[in-house]
Amino acid sequence: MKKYLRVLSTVLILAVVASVVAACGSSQSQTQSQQSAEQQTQQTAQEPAEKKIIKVGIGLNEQSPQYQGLLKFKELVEDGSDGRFEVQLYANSQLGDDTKMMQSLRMGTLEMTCPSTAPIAGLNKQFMVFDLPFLFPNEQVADKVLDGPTGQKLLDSLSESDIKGLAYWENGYRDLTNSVREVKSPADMNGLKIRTMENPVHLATFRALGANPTPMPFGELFTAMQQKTVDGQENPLTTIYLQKYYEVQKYVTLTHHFYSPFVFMMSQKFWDGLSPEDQELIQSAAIEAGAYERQVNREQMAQMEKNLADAGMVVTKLTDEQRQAFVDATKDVASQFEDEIGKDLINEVLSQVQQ
Ligand code: KDG
Repeated sequence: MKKYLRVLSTVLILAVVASVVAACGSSQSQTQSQQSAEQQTQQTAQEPAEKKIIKVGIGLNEQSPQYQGLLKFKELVEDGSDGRFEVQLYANSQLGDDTKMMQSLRMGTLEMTCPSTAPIAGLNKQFMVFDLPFLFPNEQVADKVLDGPTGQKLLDSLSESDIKGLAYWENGYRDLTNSVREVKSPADMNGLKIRTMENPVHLATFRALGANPTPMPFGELFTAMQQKTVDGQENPLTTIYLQKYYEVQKYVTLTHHFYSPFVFMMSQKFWDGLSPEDQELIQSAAIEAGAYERQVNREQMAQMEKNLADAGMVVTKLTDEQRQAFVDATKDVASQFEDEIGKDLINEVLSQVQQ
């Protein structure tokens, strides 16, 4: 019996010791897990919040004034947010053409892009008003109308397409190139296959000039000219030079037939997820970078006639009479689009141009 009691007491002592050890262990592990949780909290508090990435896609290359404007935007947003945002730039149609990139904004898979107004017509026909031939007599009038109430109204209308329109930047006056003949009059354009942007006003304008227009995404243009799929194209002189179109085009005529604005835009989904303070930061940076881009574009444009002549192109400057023949040949284009653009909007813009 005594032996039984000794064994029982030993077992009881061992059980008590084991439970004390277990209790210490669990409290130790509780302490450890509490400590690690505290360390985590402290570490997290020390670590910056995860950066928000803003991807921006364009069609032009890294030498373009448009890309210089994006670098300015990147600097303003990253510095202005103390690094909470990281702006990633993708040039050369890496993320698709203008239409594809705008679709990506609508789906929320891309944050920003900066197309010409022309392809925006596929989303909002009112934007065709800014692509009417010979609309703006100079950049100052263009800035006044685009940065005024009518321009803002059209930017705001992009919300119907799940896009936040932020600011107008500048692509610039568009001039004609071709590989067939010197062009001094609409008659010289007869039958030329000219690539245009994907916009009904552009197609109607080049038909009115006697050409054979072919709409095509920007990224396919150089190859099309190289393979003679098209005879020519039209773009601002800076684009003609920086994209090396002089390698596949002989003639450039300074028609200045369209003034092409860019629209710097953001995915509405991404915009809606921003705080009011960050929305203000993005909006002000888009406007400031746009003013800078316009300045760089105009400075660079001044060099381009010489650059293209030095590159071997025949640069044709039109007399006032010669240019008037192009204006006269396209004067009925606007009336063809009164229903799609809206007659009131056309007249609103024309009245501001003439003020
Ligand atoms: O980055 C802008 C380009 O995608 C495009 O808009 C340039 O003017 C242009 C064109 O002819 O397509």
